[in-house]
Amino acid sequence: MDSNNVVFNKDDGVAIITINRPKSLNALNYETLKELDSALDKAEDDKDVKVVIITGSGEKAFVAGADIAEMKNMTPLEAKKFSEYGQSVFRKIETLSKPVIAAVNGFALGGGCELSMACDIRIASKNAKFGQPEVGLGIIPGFSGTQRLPRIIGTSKAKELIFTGEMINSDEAYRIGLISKIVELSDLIEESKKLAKTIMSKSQIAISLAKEAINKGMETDIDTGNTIEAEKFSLCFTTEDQKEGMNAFSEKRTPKFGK
Ligand code: CO8
Repeated sequence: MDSNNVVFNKDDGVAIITINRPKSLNALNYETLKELDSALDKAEDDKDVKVVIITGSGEKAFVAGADIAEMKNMTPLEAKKFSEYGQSVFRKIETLSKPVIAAVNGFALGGGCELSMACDIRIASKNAKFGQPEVGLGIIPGFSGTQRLPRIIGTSKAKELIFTGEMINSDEAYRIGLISKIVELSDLIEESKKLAKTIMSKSQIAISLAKEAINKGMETDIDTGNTIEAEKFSLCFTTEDQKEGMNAFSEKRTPKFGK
């Protein structure tokens, strides 16, 4: 699928989804969200895809937000529908059975910061800038930024960022735990693929169950979270990967998962 605003590439088990509207700094209009939605379905359905990387085209922006020109004259009902649609697409990323890495290559503002936060792991280039500038436009984050930012970095810093609308650089994003790695822009995709390869060398079923346990656990109390973990842990013991992983350990060899 090579659509206009979202490009889907596959490379050795890794799907690379690129938001491709460089003239608008990859701003998310409705059409782009729809194409992203389809690209995610494609990544989920393709058995060869083990890990997904989401990035932006060009050297300036990951995604500079939802498309302000498109939002400008929306009615409250249209705004609600747009917000709910964006939330559902980003939720699809979060609940994808495969790990998703955000390779943040520049501005990640508003909907762009929200897109990165729906991904499992965020790696950013040195020039990346993060922020939720919505209050400067007379609106609030609408693609789950008010929900995910405090869950990731805590309420005090999240409120500071959302109330001031200020941008932070990648060093600050790393310091507050919004991203897990900073790399040179020229190395961003290679470093993301390297991480993807390391993840792919492990049991994909186990990773998928771990993702579900972490995500569901973050949405509930610890006792319920522990119940979820024990269920997923037990499920691992119904898989070939568990047998292979433990046999390989006993036999002092590298496991071959996904047989
Ligand atoms: N939407 C539409 N177009 C954009 C956007 C955007 N978010 N960001 C940049 N562009 C366009 C500019 O209009 C410009 O187009 P043109 O060349 O035709 O004038 C082009 O991209 C290049 O941008 P700049 O000339 O502004 O580039 P600079 O290097 O001077 O500045 C910035 C870069 C700082 C990133 C600047 O472009 C900027 O501030 N952009 C807007 C950032 C922003 O406010 N983002 C948040 C948007 S709101 C949002 O995301 C809410 C999400 C939830 C929505 C819920 C639905 C109701």
